[in-house]
Amino acid sequence: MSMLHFEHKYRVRGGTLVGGDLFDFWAGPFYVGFFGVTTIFFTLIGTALIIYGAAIGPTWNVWRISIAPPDLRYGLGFAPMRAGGLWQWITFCAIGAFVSWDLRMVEIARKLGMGLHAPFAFACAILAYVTLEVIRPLLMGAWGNAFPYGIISHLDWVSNVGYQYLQFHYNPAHMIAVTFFFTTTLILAMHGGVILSSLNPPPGEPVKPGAYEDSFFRDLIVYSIGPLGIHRLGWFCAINAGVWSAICIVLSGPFWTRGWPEWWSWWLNLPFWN
Ligand code: 07D
Ligand code: 07D
Repeated sequence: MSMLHFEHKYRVRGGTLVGGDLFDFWAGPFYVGFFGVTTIFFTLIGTALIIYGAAIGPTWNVWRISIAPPDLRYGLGFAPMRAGGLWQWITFCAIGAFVSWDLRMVEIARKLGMGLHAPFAFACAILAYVTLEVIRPLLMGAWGNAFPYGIISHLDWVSNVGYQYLQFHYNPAHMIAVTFFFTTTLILAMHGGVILSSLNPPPGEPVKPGAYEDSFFRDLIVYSIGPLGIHRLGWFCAINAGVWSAICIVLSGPFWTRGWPEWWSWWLNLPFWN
């Protein structure tokens, strides 16, 4: 069945979470829905605020544009527009847009009778973002602990916050997150490689079915996780990468204020070394 036929067949009413039939239609290939409308609403306002922030700022150099959160002295209060208020409204719009996008994914999945694995995965990325911009600043008592909106300035924030804890690599949750990120790319490379090498042969050669992919990995490493299993594993590793990232940063400040190397002194203090 060609893609267009398939779309025609499955473009059915229902599955919406909010709004009933009101926004239950497509604009060209895009499903709209209530959350499509809210995504566009928050994105337009948020982007307009970023452009306004750039206009009143010192530079139009796209790498150097930066919209900073309020100074620490504003605590968790509202700040004047030019002193962090813009950042607060942009953050509000960003969360509105990300959550709307995720709920739109949920509606599309429901329409198609599919599972919610993809929206769940994106929710984990949103969790990492909300942890950085809302949960951690709330726990630390000031919006000023959040990262600024700028291509280079947000890198400066990561570096500065890293060095506040002396050596961020010693953060055990950061270690777990990094390991999951690396594992995700490794298994995607292995999976992509084996699929391309069997399903996309040079002209004139036959396409190899799944048994070849399984045999390849059994010959190589004794075990093949199988066609469903590799997607489970990829999903699991990617989600853990995001969730352990959120854990590693929420620990830093609210729950651990010293250098991360010092955290490991529990190891040196184990009684049996004496
Ligand atoms: C490939 C999907 C497409 C998405 C893209 C990003 C914007 C921002 C904003 C003009 C994989 C589109 C970018 C809409 C435009 C303005 C003001 C996803 C793909 C292409 N970062 N970060 C980047 C964001 C944080 C870090 C690049 C966003 C945390 C490091 C891009 C967020 C920390 C490095 C970017 C966010 C952190 C980057 C490429 C939100 C820890 C780099 C991103 C909303 C997570 C790399 C100059 C990419 C770079 C980079 C966007 C948060 C660290 C500008 C939207 C605070 C160390 N980040 N980032 O491909 O080259 O993602 O920076 O949380 O080295 Mg970042
Ligand atoms: C937050 C992005 C969410 C994005 C969303 C969507 C749009 C739309 C539109 C394209 C989480 C946005 C969408 C805007 C775009 C269009 C059309 C993802 C987010 C919702 N670190 N470190 C991490 C490594 C060091 C430090 C995470 C490695 C140093 C701090 C990850 C190294 C020091 C923080 C990671 C390394 C340091 C981190 C980031 C190596 C600095 C964080 C991934 C090899 C001196 C951050 C939650 C992530 C974190 C984080 C990896 C080094 C500090 C595990 C591999 C030693 C302060 N580091 N790091 O979180 O945990 O993605 O954030 O050296 O805050 Mg680190």
